[in-house]
Amino acid sequence: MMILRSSPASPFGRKVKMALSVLGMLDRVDVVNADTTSPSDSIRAQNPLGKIPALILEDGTAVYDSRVIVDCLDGLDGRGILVPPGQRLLVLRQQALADGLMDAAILQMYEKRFRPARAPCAKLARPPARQGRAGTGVCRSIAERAWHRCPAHW
Ligand SMILES: N[C@@H](CCC(=O)N[C@@H](CS)C(=O)NCC(=O)O)C(=O)O
Repeated sequence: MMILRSSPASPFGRKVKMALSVLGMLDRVDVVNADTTSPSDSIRAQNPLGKIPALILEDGTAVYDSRVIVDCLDGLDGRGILVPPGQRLLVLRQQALADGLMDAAILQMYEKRFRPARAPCAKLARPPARQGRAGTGVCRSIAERAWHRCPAHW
């Protein structure tokens, strides 16, 4: 059995859970919640970055981050469903865009949750514009290209 270190609120964790679902691999993974704010949580030993998700393979190898996990799962599955060989660049670019959108949203959430009393710095004010551009990019990409016609899309 593999172990997925994640948490219910993590968008990157959900991405991996969706990948597992699409590949029909949910029953091969135990999800173990991680508390990234706790210094005693073993996630820091599994991923030096202290971030979730991390996938612990059956031989104990820890795989991170979510892009690498998705690629790893696709390789284990072997059918090329998530990252079809002929569309690799397009799909990975799409993933980078969606990941960037989530990064920007998470940054905003952390700013509110962990630094409520201070005015955000100029750099942290950039995510909304980035999210807007990224959202537009995702929509354009979906409208223009064929990745969503892969058999396992939702
Ligand atoms: N690039 C990483 C991003 C992962 C990430 O930002 N995870 C957040 C939760 S959704 C996290 O672990 N944050 C804790 C921290 O930054 O200390 C991935 O794709 O897995």
